[in-house]
Amino acid sequence: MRRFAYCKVVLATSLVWVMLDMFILLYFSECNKCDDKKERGLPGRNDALVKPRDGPGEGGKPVVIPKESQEKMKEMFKINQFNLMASEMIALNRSLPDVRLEGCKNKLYPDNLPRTSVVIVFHNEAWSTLLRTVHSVIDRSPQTLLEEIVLVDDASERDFLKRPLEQYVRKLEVPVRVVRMEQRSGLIRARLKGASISKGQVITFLDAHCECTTGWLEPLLARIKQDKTVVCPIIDVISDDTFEYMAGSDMTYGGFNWKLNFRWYPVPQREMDRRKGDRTLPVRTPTMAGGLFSIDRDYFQEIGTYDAGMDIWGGENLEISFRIWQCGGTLEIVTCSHVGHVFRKATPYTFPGGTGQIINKNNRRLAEVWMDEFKNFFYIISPGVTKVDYGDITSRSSLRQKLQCKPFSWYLENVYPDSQIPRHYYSLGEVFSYTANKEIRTDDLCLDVSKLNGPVMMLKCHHLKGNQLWEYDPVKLTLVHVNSNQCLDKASEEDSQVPSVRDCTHSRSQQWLLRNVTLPEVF
Ligand code: UD2
Ligand code: MN
Repeated sequence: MRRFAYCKVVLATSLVWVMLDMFILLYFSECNKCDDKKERGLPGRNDALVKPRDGPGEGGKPVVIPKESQEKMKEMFKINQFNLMASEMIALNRSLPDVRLEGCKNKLYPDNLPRTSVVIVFHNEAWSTLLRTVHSVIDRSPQTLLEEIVLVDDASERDFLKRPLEQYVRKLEVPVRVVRMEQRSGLIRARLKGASISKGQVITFLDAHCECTTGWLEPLLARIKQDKTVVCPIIDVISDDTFEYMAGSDMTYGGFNWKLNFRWYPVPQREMDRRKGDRTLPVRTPTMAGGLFSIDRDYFQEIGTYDAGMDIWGGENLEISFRIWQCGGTLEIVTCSHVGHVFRKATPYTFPGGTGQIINKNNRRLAEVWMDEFKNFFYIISPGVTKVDYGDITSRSSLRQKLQCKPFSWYLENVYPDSQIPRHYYSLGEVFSYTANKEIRTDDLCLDVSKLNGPVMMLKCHHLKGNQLWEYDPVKLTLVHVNSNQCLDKASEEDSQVPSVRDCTHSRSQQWLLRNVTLPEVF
């Protein structure tokens, strides 16, 4: 039997994937050395809320740790996977720049806006980041619009998050309630609990390491009052290294990649046109990042809150995004609202049962309920996923029925036409697709040739054919790079596992068997 030369493609690009896998491993590796540090992050000297104007981190400036403390800083970093030492130096009520577009600063909002509860879930969060989130909400929200803050402790194992936290929040000028999950439940069920005990007409969810900036709340609530839209602020970046506050762009919006990971992508021209170029108007976004959004309480109920069958972390952000759009709602980024978030490169906490298991389970629930035949696309490129049991989805499927939600193809066509999922292709394998545009492509990367007789590379797809145009000959089994008329060849000069293009010789090293899959008609 002829060997699947398709595997050569797999081999040749395995380097890229090994690197990606390492990144994912790193991202989800647990902090093993943290146990002895559990009590770190206790209320520190900055709790007094009296601060010099030029104190560390004021105005959103980066914190510089002196050389002699850098060893300790590195040790502390592992506890929360951000620079805890820097965070502890910064006042809990530090000042931040006003990063809004000029056109946002003098917008007027009606004064009978709905009030919001702010729900913040956390597991083993640091004191300084959690309380800085709370203070920034209180200090930068009009009191009349803030019903309460609900802190949901997802079974943290830190003593300072028990009584000390309760005592601390009692003296704040806004009602702050602390509720506890009996056992580790994950952010999805923790948010459901927070939402169920909250009272405001609007529920605003925040991660436990955020900072709200001036004027963040009014535009969110105003938009909800206007329409039953689900709204997200622009998520600014608080550096995990220095806690520097960096404005996020109003020119990116939410999408997802082939593996169903949330990703930021540039706002397409059609969305700029729809807003007639006014960047202060809300951007319709295909997906939300997940952590920061406001939603009308009744509407949250009506569209089925969250999938409580999802565990710990992941998947719920795309699930609620698909659901909102497919079931007749709208999801927007309100560009006049800015909230910062500490983005981490790795997760500090455990995923009981295994990271992969949990994320794959959540993603399967997402795919099975909402993606129709497109779930096959996901399963073909991530075959391992299908081994994971996803539990019972009957109640979610009947929710979809009851709400008469539109098909996923409608979502791709009307909400996310710029999605990375190629709508038409000739071949699809675990690693690559050979698309109807004759690209050899994985996600948003395409096989590209920049040099005759040289190695090939994966570069961002430009969809302009050119150096990314490949003609497959199913008889000779060659992949001809049209521009140079050279053939994709397994052999490479430096023997570096990277294939190259060479004059076509029809040797075995130039034969590639693309796997054919039977695809549903929509493809
Ligand atoms: C992003 C979202 C996050 C969530 C996640 C996918 C932003 C800024 N963040 O990841 O909100 O949608 O994608 O699920 O959009 N937590 C618990 N229990 C757990 C695990 C986490 O309470 O078992 C808390 C955690 O302390 C934090 C929040 O959930 O406050 C989000 O977790 P994260 O910060 O690790 O997620 P992130 O920002 O990487
Ligand atoms: Mn987060």
